[in-house]
Amino acid sequence: MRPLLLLAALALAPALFAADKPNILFLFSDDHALNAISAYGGPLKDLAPTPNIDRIAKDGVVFTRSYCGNSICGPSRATILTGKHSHINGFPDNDGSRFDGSQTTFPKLLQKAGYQTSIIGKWHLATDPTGFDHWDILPEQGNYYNPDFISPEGRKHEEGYCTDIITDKAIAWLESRDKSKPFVLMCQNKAPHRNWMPALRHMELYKEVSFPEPATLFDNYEGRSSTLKEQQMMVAKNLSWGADMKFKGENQYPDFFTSESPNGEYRRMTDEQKQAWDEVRDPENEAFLADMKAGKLKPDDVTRWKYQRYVKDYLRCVRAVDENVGRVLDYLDKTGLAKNTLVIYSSDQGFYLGEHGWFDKRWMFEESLSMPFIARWPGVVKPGTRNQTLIQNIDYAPTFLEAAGVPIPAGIQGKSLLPVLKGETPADWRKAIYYFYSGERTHHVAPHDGVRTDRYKLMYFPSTKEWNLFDLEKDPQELKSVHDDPAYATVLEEMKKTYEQERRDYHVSPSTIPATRFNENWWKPRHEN
Ligand code: SGN
Ligand code: CA
Repeated sequence: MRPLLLLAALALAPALFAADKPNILFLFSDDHALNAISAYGGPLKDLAPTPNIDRIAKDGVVFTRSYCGNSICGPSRATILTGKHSHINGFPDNDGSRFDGSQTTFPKLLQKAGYQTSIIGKWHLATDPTGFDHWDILPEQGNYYNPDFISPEGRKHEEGYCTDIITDKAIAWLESRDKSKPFVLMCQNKAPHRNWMPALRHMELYKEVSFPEPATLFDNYEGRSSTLKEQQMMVAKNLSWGADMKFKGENQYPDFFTSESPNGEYRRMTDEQKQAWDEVRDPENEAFLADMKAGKLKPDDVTRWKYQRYVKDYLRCVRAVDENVGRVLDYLDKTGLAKNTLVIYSSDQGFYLGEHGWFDKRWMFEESLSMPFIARWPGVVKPGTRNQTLIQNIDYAPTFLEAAGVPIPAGIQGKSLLPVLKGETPADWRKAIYYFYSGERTHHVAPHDGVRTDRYKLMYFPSTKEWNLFDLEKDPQELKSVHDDPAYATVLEEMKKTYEQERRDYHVSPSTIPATRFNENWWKPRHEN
């Protein structure tokens, strides 16, 4: 080759390199229920649609059997980064775990392979991010209003609404990055996490709507593990007066509302923000209090009112997420990045929107075991498809590595979804996923683990030595365990075998799932016990 031509080829190399390797845009939220994404087709899809997340679905694939390995924030995030279940990656709970940033993660491997790596928004893994060229994260859980951010430069206070700011920062980073390299950007919202604080522009959204109540809003917890009755995540009993339900001052109805925390987000607002908030909220609160004073509401009516307030604020937070997803997608279209970018929409776990009478997550029941996973990748993923393959958050890291042409390290427990994304699920794909939850003080959900196949779910509760078995085809709402039904004896036996096999495959040891549910200190952070 003539020297000049060689020089020209070398100068072009980074651009060619960038074109070869896909960019990866990981759009992630916190506690986003599948029932609050219209592409999943749940009962709220027409009343509270998510048109921008649905754009990804329309041009891509919706995974309908997508699960986490441990339905809680830090563990799910640590699993995504490492491709390993949380009992292996060292972050099994939000009660004192700290992420060991020296371990191998997919951003580190992509960085080595020439990617620019960036994380913006909620991180929640206690230690500083490693493997990122750029990071700008919320401290801990972060705030909705006028949030602080932490970056290598220190802590900075930003004025505005968190979901908008995270997207502003994401787009600014996409603009300023080294454009000769492919990128991975993890854009991670706080929303729609508790305490479900809507943006001011969405305060009146759904004002006139009455959302349908889930059939199990008044679940009696019979026919399943006795530990179900011990949890503290009920719409009826465990929503707080100030932070959750957004009343001001003293709790006037302690029989119906807990008083745990005042609304710290309101305190963070500027005077103008407070005024705009009050103009809408105060009259709504007064109307409820007047009805209470007049004795118009029976206890179940109060639960119904709380459900409406909860789900409306939650869906308003989702609306801001959806709008901001639209902004990023527009940016990809405008800059031409869309055609070579794998876009994922996901959330750290699912969430209860009143099903089983609950808010929050943690249980291995469908609503919180599920993770939204919607993927778009022009030329690879067939647009407008749905896929029932059993996938899990351990699969994300190997998928990103294979997409970038990087070898998958041996210790990774997940499988690359590349063939699945191409619509070619291998015949020897997994037949079951493994799940465990190790118990925490918050919400008093007992430790349990289990396996889920296409049709059945087996759960084990070590503190009470109970098995629960669900036939998801006949009982999709998981209202009655059939573990002691003789008609299911063979299924139970098979499922127990699968459970033992999965525990061996994933190196689960007896200490992974504590049996300490009824220990008087069970609810304390483990390091204090
Ligand atoms: C906080 C919330 C809980 C929530 C956990 C974990 N309480 O403790 O309701 O389950 O976070 O959420 S709050 O009163 O502080 O809002 S997670 O997303 O980090 O797993
Ligand atoms: Ca979460």
